Amino acid sequence: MSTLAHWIGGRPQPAADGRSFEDLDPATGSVITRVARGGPADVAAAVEAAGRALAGPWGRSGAAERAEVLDRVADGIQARLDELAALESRDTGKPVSLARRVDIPRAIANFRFFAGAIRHAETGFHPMADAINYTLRQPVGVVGLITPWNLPLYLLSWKAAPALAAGNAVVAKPSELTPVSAGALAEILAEAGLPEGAFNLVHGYGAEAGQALVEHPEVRAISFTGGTATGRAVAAAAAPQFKKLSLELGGKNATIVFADADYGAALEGALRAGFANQGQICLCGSRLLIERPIYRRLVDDLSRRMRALVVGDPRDPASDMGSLIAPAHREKVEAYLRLAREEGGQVIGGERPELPMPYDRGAFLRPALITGLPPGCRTATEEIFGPVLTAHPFDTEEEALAIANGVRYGLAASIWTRDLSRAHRLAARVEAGVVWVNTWLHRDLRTPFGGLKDSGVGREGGRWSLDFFSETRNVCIKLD
Ligand code: TXE
Repeated sequence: MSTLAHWIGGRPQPAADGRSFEDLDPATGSVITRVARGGPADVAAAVEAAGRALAGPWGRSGAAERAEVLDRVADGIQARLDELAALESRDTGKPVSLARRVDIPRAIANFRFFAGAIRHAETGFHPMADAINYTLRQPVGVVGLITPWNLPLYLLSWKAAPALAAGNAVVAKPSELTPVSAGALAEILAEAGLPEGAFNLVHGYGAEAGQALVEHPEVRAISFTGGTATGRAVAAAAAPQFKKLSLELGGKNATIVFADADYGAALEGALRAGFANQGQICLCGSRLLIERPIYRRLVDDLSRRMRALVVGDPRDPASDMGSLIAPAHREKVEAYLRLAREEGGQVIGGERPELPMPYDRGAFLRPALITGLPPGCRTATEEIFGPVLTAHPFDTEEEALAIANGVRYGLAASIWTRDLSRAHRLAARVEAGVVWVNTWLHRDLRTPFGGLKDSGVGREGGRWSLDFFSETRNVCIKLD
């Protein structure tokens, strides 16, 4: 069996100590490939290669030149769209149709967008009566990117594109559960003419490769997306070295539906927000708050729509939902369904589907809707990160807001109403970094993205990404 190598200094490299681990297809349990298991020595080699790239032509490159490379990367991903969608689906268990429609096109869009963004980037100029100030924007240096398993290529490209656009050299550590598309991206970057060492990839476990990357003194910034507990560990390790940090963490997002909403659109929106990517998106609306007059009707219609969702073979275009990321993750989700029953809730759905071989060994789970629980209970406040929705009735706007804000997370919210004043009022008061009104997961790459409270620190997207991946400095020149 082949081994997926690290990518260091422009070429594949085995682990320094020769170790590797298995990468599994969660839909069948079969082994996809073995993967190099990185540790401090591999990270050190990658950081050194990145440093060499910064000392060479990449470090002296201009924005126009980097933008051209990024555009060619977008072309390269586009040319391999079907192949990458198949790889991503196999590695994550998500429907290939979803990878083809969302993950890979968004990776292309990320490179395309940041090529444009850096072409159009401007810096500040602050004249005084007796002096001028101008702002220098320079790369941070070697930056570490740590990404999760739910949207592997999409989230890696979301960080790599602005990091490279701003002229940094990257060391990326993809999730150990989904390393394959990152390996393909490294090849595409090289084919696009990115100089050796400007993008390096170290595979491996978080506690080994990830930790080593965060602790490496020459890595000047860490952009991390993952669980809140991991984010806390990353922040603790990075803080003593005063590294720049961007943390995109978990969520327990509210979908708030008022009785005056466009009912059909709200139903479809709640369904999609609850179960897209098997509910494994940090932005998923896992708490459904429904104004009481339409509570019963929406819960019934949602249950009907959930039952009609096809859960099965990710390769089959008819499948709406594939497998969860791993059997252990399915067990975690099922433990929450048990907890919901113990807490006194009613669980609709949430069974393991009966599937033919080889999918009978996969981590599939039917979508679940939980009713009858108070909004403060564990099931309704902890991130489950699976196809599980809790539904809660409310009577007033204030009550909806109190429920929505009554969790430690503050990533996203979607509000469904035809009352424009109410939408603006609530949008300003709901504690979420991203608020949608009458839509969900509608993204413009120019807008700030990130969470409040336990959902993270910092913003990415558009100029916020370029700011994060740049050091801005002021130069003041005294005039005669
Ligand atoms: O994520 P981890 P896991 C949530 C979700 C999920 C939970 C755990 O609730 O159930 O997090 O998932 C690397 N130093 N989200 O365990 O561990 C790790 O190797 C440095 C939310 O898969 O946070 C991987 O590359 N790095 C989420 C990355 O961190 C470390 C997406 C994320 O893994 C590390 C995924 C360490 N000490 C899960 N430990 C979202 N917000 O989108 C691990 N890593």
